[in-house]
Amino acid sequence: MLDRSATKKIPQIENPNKKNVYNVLLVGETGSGKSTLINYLTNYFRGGTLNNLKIAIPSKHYPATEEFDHQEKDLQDPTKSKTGKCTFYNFSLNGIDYAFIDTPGLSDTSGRDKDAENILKIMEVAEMTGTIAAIMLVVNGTVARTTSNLKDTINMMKSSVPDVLLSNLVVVLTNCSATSANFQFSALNPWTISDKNRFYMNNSALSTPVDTWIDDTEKFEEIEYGWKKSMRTIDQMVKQITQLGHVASDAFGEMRKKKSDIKSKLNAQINDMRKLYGLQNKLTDLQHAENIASISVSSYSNYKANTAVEFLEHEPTSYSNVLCKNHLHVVCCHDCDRGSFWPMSFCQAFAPKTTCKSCGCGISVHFDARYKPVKATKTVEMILQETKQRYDESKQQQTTIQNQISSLSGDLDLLKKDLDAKALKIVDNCKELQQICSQFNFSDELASTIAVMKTDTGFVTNMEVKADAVARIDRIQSLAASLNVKPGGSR
Ligand SMILES: Nc1nc2c(ncn2[C@@H]2O[C@H](COP(=O)(O)OP(=O)(O)OP(=O)(O)O)[C@@H](O)[C@H]2O)c(=O)[nH]1
Ligand SMILES: [Mg+2]
Ligand SMILES: [Zn+2]
Ligand SMILES: [Zn+2]
Ligand SMILES: [Zn+2]
Repeated sequence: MLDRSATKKIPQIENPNKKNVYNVLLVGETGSGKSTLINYLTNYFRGGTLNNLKIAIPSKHYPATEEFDHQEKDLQDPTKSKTGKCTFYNFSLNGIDYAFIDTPGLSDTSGRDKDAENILKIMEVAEMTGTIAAIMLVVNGTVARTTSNLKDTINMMKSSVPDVLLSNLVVVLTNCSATSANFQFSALNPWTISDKNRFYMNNSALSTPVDTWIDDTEKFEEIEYGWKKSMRTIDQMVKQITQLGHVASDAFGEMRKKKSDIKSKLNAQINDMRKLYGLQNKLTDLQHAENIASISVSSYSNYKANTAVEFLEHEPTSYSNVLCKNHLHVVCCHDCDRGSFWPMSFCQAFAPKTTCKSCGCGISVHFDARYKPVKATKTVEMILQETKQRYDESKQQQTTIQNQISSLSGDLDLLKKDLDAKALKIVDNCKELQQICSQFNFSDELASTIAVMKTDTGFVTNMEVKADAVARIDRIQSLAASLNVKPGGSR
């Protein structure tokens, strides 16, 4: 809603935008008396009197008598800003043109966002007038302490009024006189308002219906006293405005562009942070999956099994033995008496038959050998195929995950660096803005962004990611704080 692009065209509203017009911007809290002051000004310029009131801006008790393009909404509810947009009230006196610009009241019950939107509207109008003679801060002068609403309004103004216009700041205290005013001008520090730019008035004629005082001599006299005083004050005020001259208002445009630039960069930070959380969560998931894969890999890594295999070895002997071709593991006659000299039938294994006592085979399959079979064992490595397959699969999976992790970590590093660089760029933009408006308050500008960022971290479950996010937000906040340590006003 507040994110206006820098190239946005400023709506050409009812300003005739004549050269040499003394443009006066009325700014202040809701109900401070801006519209009432304009009605008083209308009477001043158009010769109105208490018996013949000229009303430019209608209110509950007073319908409009003058032709102006006005728009006052909800005339009954005192907490709502009655003036919804910026409206020009043009007057001429002695050949000099004045335009008083009524603006929506700030610190409205409609909230901070509404205020920010209204400030932007006011800045747009200020820019489009081309020149400004005075920025008139209208404050209810009876308010004893500087209320938080008024502080907010002042802070918003400090962040919005370019330094070139600081000598053109005018403060009008309403509902009071110079002796009864309670307003602490120190609330404007480091801004200082010269005595010539301070005005006190009690514009009470329009706050009660005309029939409650017009025929009551005592009340009439009281109101008339205030009225005459206000008219003299306005006379001085108009002369002073003419003295203040014309100051080019293009600084407002530059500020507006820079502000909207900062705003969109801050929004980009919010989005990038969300992207960062997404990636970091993905990384955590991947690291978890990698852990599981590595457990699989190690549990399937014993796919090689060693088995002991028996086999026959020929152990050489110094004597001759009778062995059987069919029973190679047995010795049918150990160290045969006949040596290998006499026929096999002489061997005791056969005597007196032709079948072997030992193995039962015939003579023909027996032979002499100078060795004996000995059982030996050797270990053979065996591959367990099924396990091996599982191992290969897990290993493959682990490698895939590891690749994903390294590419994601790379993306994350880039994104973090990018975020840091962009945060520094925002700080640069703010410094540029402070060149134009030394009281520009980055912390205020940043408040809503920080709030959104903090809410976002509430949804982050990963402790590490959360800690990183919180540290990031802290860094931005301390950058903002360091920017707000600034020297006094440049007057
Ligand atoms: N007694 C007295 N009442 C005033 C004075 N100025 C304004 N009022 C009353 O205060 C109320 C608010 O005044 P507005 O002129 O509507 O205030 P505003 O600054 O235009 O308010 P928004 O349009 O909401 O920003 C009205 O009832 C006025 O009659 C003043 O100097 N003295
Ligand atoms: Mg108003
Ligand atoms: Zn023998
Ligand atoms: Zn035998
Ligand atoms: Zn045999």
